Amino acid sequence: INWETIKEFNEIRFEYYEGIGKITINRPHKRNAFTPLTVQEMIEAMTHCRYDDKIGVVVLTGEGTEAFCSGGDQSVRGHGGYVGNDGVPRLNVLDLQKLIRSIPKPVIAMVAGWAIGGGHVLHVVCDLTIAAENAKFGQTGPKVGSFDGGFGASYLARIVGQKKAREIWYLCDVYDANEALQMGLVNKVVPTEKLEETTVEWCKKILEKSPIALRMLKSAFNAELDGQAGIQELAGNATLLYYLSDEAKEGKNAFMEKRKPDFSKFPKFP
Ligand code: 2NE
Repeated sequence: INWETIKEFNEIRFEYYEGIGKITINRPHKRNAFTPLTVQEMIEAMTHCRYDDKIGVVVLTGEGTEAFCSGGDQSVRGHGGYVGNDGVPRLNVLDLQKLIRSIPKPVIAMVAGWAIGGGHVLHVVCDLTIAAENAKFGQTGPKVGSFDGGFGASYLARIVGQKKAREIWYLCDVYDANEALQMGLVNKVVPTEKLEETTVEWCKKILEKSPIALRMLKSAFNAELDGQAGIQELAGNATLLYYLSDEAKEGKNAFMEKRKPDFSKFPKFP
């Protein structure tokens, strides 16, 4: 597959191929652990994907086959968070999680090797996960003095159930790709050498579908779980559709033309 670079970054690669934006964490020497800079770059790339009309689906992955992501880089974890070049401790991966959930395009985690700790949460918040046979999943927080009580706990529990989610966090065990498939944590398991090919096939199937239908569905899935913020997303999409209608345009046009709006011709559906 002929990926073309969208923009050069320091700790990620950001590429494009036929409607797909691919974000690759590029720190294989650390099993693709993220620093504040990695996350900042992923946020920039994900935001680009949101605004780029050519991109209909996003793939999130890690460089190589050893790891998708091993979570926060423990060597830069300081007092109160992960410390970047500016010396400020942060947990900016939480902003990235929210962005993955709210970008109105499907995001697919393409997982080979370890998806562990905060790296596991990243695949959890993606819309879909395609796993290589060598993929390994788990949380390590209680072992390394951390936890993710946000999507990492509650959304994980929505996916695998309360008992299993508690087991995952309390025991910090590792689960292989087939165990992950059985508990509904991943969508498909494929031979490692077929991972990218299969992911691109899934992307192509998605790209054939109606973008507004996909957008509405993503926000509808979120709305059930995300409270007011979820309803806001779904309602924003309803507003988008309404703005496209002649009825909404009549309201705006009447204001601009300084006349009374005439909504009488629009049906009052039962
Ligand atoms: C990922 C895992 C299981 C891989 O094991 P293995 O045996 O395949 O590789 P190895 O030798 O452990 O790792 C290779 C190199 O990568 C570094 C290692 O220290 C090692 O470096 P060298 O010895 O070669 O110099 N490395 C791997 N993961 C790292 C990390 N997260 N930070 C810094 N360096 C890392 C094994 O390496 C592992 O268990 N890694 C740690 C996983 C972990 O606990 N992650 C943090 C969880 S907390 C978190 O991510 C988080 C959160 O809970 C809440 C909010 C935000 C983040």
